[in-house]
Amino acid sequence: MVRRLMMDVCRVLLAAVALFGFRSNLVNSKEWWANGNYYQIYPRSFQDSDGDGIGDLNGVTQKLQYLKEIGFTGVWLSPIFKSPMVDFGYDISDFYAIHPEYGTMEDFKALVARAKQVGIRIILDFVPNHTSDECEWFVKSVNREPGYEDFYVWSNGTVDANGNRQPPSNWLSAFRYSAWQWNDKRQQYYLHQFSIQQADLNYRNPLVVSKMKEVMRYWLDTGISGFRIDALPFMFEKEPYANGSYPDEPVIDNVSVCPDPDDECHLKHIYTQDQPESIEMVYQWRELVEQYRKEKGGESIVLLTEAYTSLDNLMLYYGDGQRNGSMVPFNFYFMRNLKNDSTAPQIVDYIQQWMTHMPTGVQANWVLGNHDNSRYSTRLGVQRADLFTIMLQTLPGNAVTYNGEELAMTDGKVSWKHTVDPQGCNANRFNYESYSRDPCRTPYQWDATKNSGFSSAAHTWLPVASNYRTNNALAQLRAPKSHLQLFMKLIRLRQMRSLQDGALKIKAIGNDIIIYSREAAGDDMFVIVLNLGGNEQSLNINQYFDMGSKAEVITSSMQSGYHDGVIIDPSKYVAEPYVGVVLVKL
Ligand SMILES: *[C@@H]1O[C@H](CO)[C@@H](O)[C@H](O)[C@H]1NC(C)=O
Ligand SMILES: *[C@@H]1O[C@H](CO)[C@@H](O)[C@H](O)[C@H]1NC(C)=O
Ligand SMILES: *[C@@H]1O[C@H](CO)[C@@H](O)[C@H](O)[C@H]1NC(C)=O
Ligand SMILES: *[C@@H]1O[C@H](CO)[C@@H](O)[C@H](O)[C@H]1NC(C)=O
Ligand SMILES: *[C@@H]1O[C@H](CO)[C@@H](O)[C@H](O)[C@H]1NC(C)=O
Ligand SMILES: CC(=O)N[C@H]1CO[C@H](CO)[C@@H](O)[C@@H]1O
Ligand SMILES: [Ca+2]
Ligand SMILES: [Ca+2]
Repeated sequence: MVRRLMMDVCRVLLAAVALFGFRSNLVNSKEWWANGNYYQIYPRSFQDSDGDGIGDLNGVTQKLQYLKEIGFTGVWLSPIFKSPMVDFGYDISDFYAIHPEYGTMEDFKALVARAKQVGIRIILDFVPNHTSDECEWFVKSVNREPGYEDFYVWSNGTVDANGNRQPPSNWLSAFRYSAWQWNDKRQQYYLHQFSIQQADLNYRNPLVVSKMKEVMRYWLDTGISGFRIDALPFMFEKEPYANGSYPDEPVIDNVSVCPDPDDECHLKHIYTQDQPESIEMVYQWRELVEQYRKEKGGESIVLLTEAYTSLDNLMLYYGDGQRNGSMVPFNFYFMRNLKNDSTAPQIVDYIQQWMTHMPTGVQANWVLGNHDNSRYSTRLGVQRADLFTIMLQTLPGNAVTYNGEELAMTDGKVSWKHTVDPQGCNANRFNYESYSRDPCRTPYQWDATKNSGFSSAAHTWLPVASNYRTNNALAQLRAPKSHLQLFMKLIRLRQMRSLQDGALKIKAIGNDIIIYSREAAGDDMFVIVLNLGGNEQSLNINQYFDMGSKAEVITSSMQSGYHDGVIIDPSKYVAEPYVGVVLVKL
């Protein structure tokens, strides 16, 4: 099966390479991570090598060649560390051990070795905000063992007018209800910004800071190429009052936007998120990886950071002018704002906001999905999946791909009975679908065989999405035109100098059309036309970008009538409904 898939990959790649006969030059003088394409693997759902229904490290290792052939620069793995799996690995009980369901340290070493062989970098998820309540550090902290007393955020709480014990503040967990949990043994509350089993570490304790730096160095020693860092806005909280309690957060201005007092959206998170110390910690980690490289040599180490926060804060994650931070602060500004009904002028504005606010000397990045959000094929319409793929891959800088996006995978249907995500389970059988993150985590669709080729088990940990028989990697490699082939072509196109270094000139035409050019001096001019709407429109491209009388269609959405390689007259372009196209001036 693996071999069959590989042969298909090779055939398609040869065809793609042959098509790039035009002038564009390849660029290869940059840092390895620049203009990269980062692939997020959700290991539990990617490939099950031993038939227990759960994806694992050996499964990933088997597929590294496939990912390299598609053209990814690096792969980041959602957490693979030992965990009771309350939040599917984002609740780590041992930062130094591999989770047994995923394999062993030997398996991990084999994965890194194989990645080096095929030439793809491995990036690990670093989850600094919290540990599992089963973590040895937490157990020691509960017992007030020396050195661990203040490892977590503990508080006595308060006593109300009736003499009843109350949490130290009104803070809410991202997964609903109070963010404070009483611990009987220690006779104090601890803070958990996520589930009760995810206790927040106390970053105001220097021992915690140095312990986590030790963890980073440990994994760097295994030969990985960087970290993707989780949930940064939650790192620091406001300091407690001298009496040990904490200030309440105010209720949002317009309560009808989020009336449920147990839902975290009910409060303004002025004390629990986006504290300046959290961003400073990223600068410290950047210094750590720079220092590590100085000591050990080797290539640069990349940091990708996850923060749902304001545009201004996202820019600070890059650096503050004095100190550097993340190379790739995930562009959640783009992901959050871009809605199904966003118009062309709005989307152009989101793109330009990012481009103009970036500090100098850094690269943009574009992301539309991850394991926490409905897939963009589902969210923005499957008929427009290729259009958004074209957009992500042809804007300047780095692109981030969540596994399955290259196949235009859609969300799976997961019944209440099969729901396992804590955010879904904390809701109820009537509204769980608007909370559960299970649908975007269903297994990868490899082929049309049982369980989509993901696993030989009788039951997989989440059900496979029902469309796998027609929508899968193998079928897409064999079809004359497919989402995956479009993706592979785009990822190669990204190597061209105009797409790496060329300026971005972008405009909206009416409410539906986005048009932009990418051109570096002395290299080809590429023009991308995206029709977000359901109506056909005739367009004279030369009115916006001078393409002359002839342009070649490099690639376009699957349903497009313009075939790859045809020559068109740019002054008489017909923008088909929901279609994206990449043109090169001849
Ligand atoms: C703790 O101190 C703060 C600030 O002085 C005060 O507002 C709060 O009411 C006190 N809480 C208790 C339980 O005494
Ligand atoms: C918390 O309670 C303990 C036991 O009653 C007490 O010794 C300690 O001083 C209290 N801490 C604060 C900050 O009030
Ligand atoms: C409050 O939110 C509701 C629901 O989104 C909206 O209909 C209403 O106009 C908002 N009110 C104000 C004053 O913004
Ligand atoms: C930050 O990064 C820039 C661009 O890579 C580099 O020129 C500068 O020296 C770095 N600053 C520090 C403080 O490391
Ligand atoms: C997106 O909007 C279109 C109309 O513009 C609609 O047909 C489609 O159902 C919407 N998709 C989703 C997922 O809301
Ligand atoms: C996108 C992402 O990584 N989200 C994670 C943020 O952190 C919480 C808690 O660790 C996880 O539940 C999310 O999956
Ligand atoms: Ca397995
Ligand atoms: Ca925290």
